[in-house]
Amino acid sequence: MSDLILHHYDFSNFAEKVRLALGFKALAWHSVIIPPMAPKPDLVPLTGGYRRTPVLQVGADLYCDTRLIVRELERRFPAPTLFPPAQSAMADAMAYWAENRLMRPITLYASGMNLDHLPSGLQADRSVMRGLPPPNDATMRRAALRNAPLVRAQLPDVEAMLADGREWLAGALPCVADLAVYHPLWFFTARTELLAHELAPYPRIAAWMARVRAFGHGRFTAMEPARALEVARNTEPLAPEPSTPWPEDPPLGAEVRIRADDYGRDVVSGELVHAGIDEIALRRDDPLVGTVVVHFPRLGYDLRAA
Ligand SMILES: N[C@@H](CCC(=O)N[C@@H](CS)C(=O)NCC(=O)O)C(=O)O
Repeated sequence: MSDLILHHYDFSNFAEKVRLALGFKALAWHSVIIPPMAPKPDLVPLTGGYRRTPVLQVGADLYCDTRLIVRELERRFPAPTLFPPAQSAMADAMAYWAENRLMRPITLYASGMNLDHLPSGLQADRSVMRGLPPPNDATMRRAALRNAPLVRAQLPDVEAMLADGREWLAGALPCVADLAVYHPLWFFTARTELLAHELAPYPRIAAWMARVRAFGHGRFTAMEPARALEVARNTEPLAPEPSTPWPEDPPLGAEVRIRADDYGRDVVSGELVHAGIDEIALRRDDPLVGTVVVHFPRLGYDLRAA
């Protein structure tokens, strides 16, 4: 079975990026809802320890991180493209800005203003994930106030990107940059009306967000987590794409460890089976799901010999 299975939860903004990519490409997929915080007992047997959201599963292949997930969707379903050649490099730079420099203050501002509606334990979980002490409500409110100006310093940039009347951020065509800038702004106002006034002065942002929202989420059906584990157990991973590691990489076949270089730095261990320009993958055996291959982008991940 090589259906697309997305492991995600509703308020994950990085998951919203992938749901919109699935919608843009008019794809059918299965939706497995995972807990928004650790432990994730039905996800970790698949990924070998990676706990961030979302994860794309296709049979016994697991794709971690939205940078890689959208590229994998593009590889399997090239039309309509999310990577128009003339726009892709610029889109990459915009995505990096949006998902780091713009996203973090938005998270801190929106979460600190929405304390009454956060699932209990969420902030403590996020702090552990970042190696920080759990904050109390007062600390979170102060962080929200410190970050509001950092959000306001950047929203005019998004409006300015659209100032020449263009419909899409990186050029004539919609592309992955639109998804990457959209999802932090979606997060900003998805869970609280309290912050809607911050976006109100920006009509071009509003019109562009409506265009992106119109991609929809494709056609999806719910899947039980146990079924996703069964799919992996009953499927062989794809033969890895041929690759030639850099001289500095561990050789193919070596035991390696891969982990995120920013937060949620849980180690995933296994045998290196692919080391491409911007993708690395390891094979691992798990008592619950058998042999799986777990794929990561290069950028944002640390690869080293075990
Ligand atoms: N670089 C990652 C970031 C993913 C990320 O930070 N996702 C958030 C949810 S929006 C997360 O994992 N939070 C902790 C969790 O879900 O356990 C990606 O592009 O997929």
